[in-house]
Amino acid sequence: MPFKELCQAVESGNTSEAEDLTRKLLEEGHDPLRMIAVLTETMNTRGELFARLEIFLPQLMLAGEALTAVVDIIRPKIMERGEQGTPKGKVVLGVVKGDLHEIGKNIVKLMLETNGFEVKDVGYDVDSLTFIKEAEAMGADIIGASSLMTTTMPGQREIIELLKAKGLRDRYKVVIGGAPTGQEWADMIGADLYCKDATSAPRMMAELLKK
Ligand code: B12
Repeated sequence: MPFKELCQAVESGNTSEAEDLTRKLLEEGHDPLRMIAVLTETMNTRGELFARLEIFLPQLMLAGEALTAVVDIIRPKIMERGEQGTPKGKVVLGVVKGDLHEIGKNIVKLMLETNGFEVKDVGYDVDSLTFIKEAEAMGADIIGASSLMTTTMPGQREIIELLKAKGLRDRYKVVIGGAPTGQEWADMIGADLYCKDATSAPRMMAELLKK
């Protein structure tokens, strides 16, 4: 597996080694999207070890930092393939209240922007009302909400409930994502779309806007 060493470097939080390996793999012509997909799996495994108390928060933090550094190196490569022209849609994108996990959201932003969407990144730990205010200000088509914890998933539901309360539910498509979420949760809260990963997000969101 060509990415084994890279995964190990990210897992152990060895940022400089992860950066060197990323550059080497890109020079060898490996697909940056494949690298992100494999590293996402690696992080899921890290999360499981953390849950079983086999690793601890500092190790998780180092792995997170290493992954962020890798994505920074990969970003220009993905952007080279980017599309120009009229935006396919406008998206307000953020991580819900109480949740600081931003790596996935940042990758989604990258994928959307390089596939012709205009994105307003509202950051992490974002209040539900802020998502809506930003969508109003931008004239957005889509509100994209990321949640990485079961404890913060209700934030996604709250955005939808607030839109309904304000009579704005029909104005925006609500798209959700993040490791603990899924189609079942999307159906339960009445989201318009669930995307499993950042690679599929641009195509699925473009299709959603055609409906
Ligand atoms: C890295 C990490 C951290 C880093 C985050 C660094 C950062 N700057 O983001 C640090 C160390 C800071 C951290 C902190 C904590 N973490 Co943490 N963390 C993780 C870990 C291992 C990986 C997350 C990640 O970056 N994955 C890689 C990215 C690329 O994948 P992704 O986020 O899933 O995103 C992809 C898709 O889901 C999708 N996507 C994501 N969002 C969206 C949104 C839209 C709109 C769309 C379309 C798609 C989409 O696209 C992305 C790319 O394909 C997860 C484990 C896991 N299974 O996710 C735990 C995990 C999420 N953390 C957990 C916990 C408990 C914590 C802490 C509470 C620990 C503590 N005791 O302090 C704190 C919480 C802080 C807070 N309030 O948020 C738990 C949550 C458990 C739960 N209740 O559900 C997990 C699941 C680990 C575990 N199994 O116990 N964490």
